[in-house]
Amino acid sequence: MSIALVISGIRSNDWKTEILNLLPGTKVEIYPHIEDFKTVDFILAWKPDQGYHNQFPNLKVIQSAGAGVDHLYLDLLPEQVTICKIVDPMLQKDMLEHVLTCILSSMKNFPDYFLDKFLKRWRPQKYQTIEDVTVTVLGLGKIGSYVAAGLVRFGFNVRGWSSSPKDLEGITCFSGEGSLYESIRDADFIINILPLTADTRGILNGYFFQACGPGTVLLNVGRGGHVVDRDLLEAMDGGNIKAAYLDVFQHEPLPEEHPFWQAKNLFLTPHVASRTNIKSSVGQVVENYKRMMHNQPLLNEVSRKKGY
Ligand code: OXD
Repeated sequence: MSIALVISGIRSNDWKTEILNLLPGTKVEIYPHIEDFKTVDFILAWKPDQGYHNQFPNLKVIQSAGAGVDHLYLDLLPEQVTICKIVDPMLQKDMLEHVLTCILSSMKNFPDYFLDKFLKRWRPQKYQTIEDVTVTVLGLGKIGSYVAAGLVRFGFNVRGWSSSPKDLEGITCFSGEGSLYESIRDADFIINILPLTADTRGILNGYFFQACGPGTVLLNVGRGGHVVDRDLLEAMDGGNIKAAYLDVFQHEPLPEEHPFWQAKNLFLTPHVASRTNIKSSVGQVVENYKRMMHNQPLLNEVSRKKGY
């Protein structure tokens, strides 16, 4: 029995150290340096290459190193493999921090004033306070509902939309495809925190943008695959979307030739809205490894049918 870390990026060594702190003596290897692929039954994965799992004939569990699982190629995984995701209060708190930073900066016109300073231009813009502002949160899972509740605490008017019905204090909740456009009508800010599934891919498209605004600000902290990029640029040209704060993209890193780099009022961050905190998440990874060894139900299992 052993653990393989199939993690793109630079954090494999940190994961390995933290896992070994809690499970000393366990074999933890960093892909592709695996001594014997047959002994691996547990993978911790982040954005692995397609087909990665085929090399591990005795795999029992794939644990995402983040909240999302769309990067794991769920449809291709053998039925007997259990898939889990990270659920961590730190991910929720960090997401709220990111979202608040974008909303407050936008509603207080900081991007304009930043530019004006360079141009020595004294130009007061529309004055807004939190009570004037309506925010719609798309996706009311663990992170989305935490963000929505946080915005309520700050005094925003908050609406939420999810695929299945939710009843959350202080939030006007909408559910189901039929009420999506109603949930965003006249919203000042729309925050996308949906999981990426076959049903939500391309949900932020031309029809969606027609139902917005004019003058809506879009925050995408879900996945790049939710957005039809060309439709967003058109909606920004047409004024329905006044500004967009994008943290996630169809292809990451965002290719140099992508028009988003040049688009005015489109602010980019490099998928950093809420990064898994290894120290606070490692406990559930280790717990799942132990549970797997004792054939017990795992924490934060993913429904393949729902895709999250
Ligand atoms: C995640 C992410 O899924 O960082 O955790 O996008």
